[in-house]
Amino acid sequence: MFEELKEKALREISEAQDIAQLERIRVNYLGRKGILTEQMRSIGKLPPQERPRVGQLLNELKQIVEQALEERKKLLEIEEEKKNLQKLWVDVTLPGAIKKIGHLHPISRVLEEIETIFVSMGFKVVEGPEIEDAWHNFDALNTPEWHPARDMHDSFYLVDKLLRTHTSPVQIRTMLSEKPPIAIVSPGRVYRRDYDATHLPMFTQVEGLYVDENVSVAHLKYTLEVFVKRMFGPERRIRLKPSYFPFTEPSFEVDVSCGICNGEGCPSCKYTGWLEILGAGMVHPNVFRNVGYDPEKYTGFAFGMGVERIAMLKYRIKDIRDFVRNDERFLECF
Ligand code: 2NM
Repeated sequence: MFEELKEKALREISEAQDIAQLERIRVNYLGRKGILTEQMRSIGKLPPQERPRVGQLLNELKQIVEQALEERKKLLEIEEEKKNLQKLWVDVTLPGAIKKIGHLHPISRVLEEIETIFVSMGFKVVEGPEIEDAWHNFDALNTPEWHPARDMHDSFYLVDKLLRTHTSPVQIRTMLSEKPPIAIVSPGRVYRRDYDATHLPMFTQVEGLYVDENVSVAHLKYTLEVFVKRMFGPERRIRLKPSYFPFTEPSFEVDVSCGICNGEGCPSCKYTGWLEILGAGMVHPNVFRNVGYDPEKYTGFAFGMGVERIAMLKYRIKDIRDFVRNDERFLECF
């Protein structure tokens, strides 16, 4: 009498594709208003002698349906677990994802090397602002109004300030806030209106300053010699040529002997045997007056170098613009 109902229920259960669908089937048969539940409830309307038999049949059917639901549920749970595992599957035979590890930019490395050498000689590292006023950048440094560096075409001007054209203003600030003896190097970015194979509008400079009583050109020359030999190798020599800077007197251009021909002359040093690496000199008495130092009591040497230029000479780089192109084929060489 309930065969048809039983087969329909069992078929639906066996065809259920997921647990949610199975739950809907359960509610449809065994829920509060389910088919079997309603049947159970209507037993009371039957003639009394039929009630036990129908009740027993319905109970058996209910048990069969419950058991089928339970079994199907277990099966579907296993299948769902399998699907979840597939989502987490890792193919251990795939080649690994290579994470590239970065490193310092060559300019940062050379800058750190320069700082280390001067710190080992007793210099302190001092930094200052990149936006300066004309007094710290020019006037205090004995650089008169007519000097070409002050031209609109040579510096980057802001409303009433400018981007520093060298790190010398850091030396001025240090002399204003401290008393001799002073031995400092000032690394940092500087800005000039220049852009070609040997000039960048923004580059990195290290300047040095040593002020005390009785400081001479001999101290300057020895300090730079130690620096050059540590930076480029003990076989390298330096020479000083007369030059001009408003803030030093006398002023020098410093050359290093060519590392390729050892000073003999070759294409890379244009057959001179020497390469220009930095500028230097004895601090001008006017600079001392501008910071309130007595030029009769104190003397000092100062020097300045472009870190990009030092790096180009050390690693034989031809075009300064390579440092700012962000080409990994270049950067990976360091
Ligand atoms: C250079 C060359 C020569 C220099 C001078 C000073 C200061 F502040 F003491 F006057 N700082 N740096 C200097 C001297 C810089 O760069 C090529």
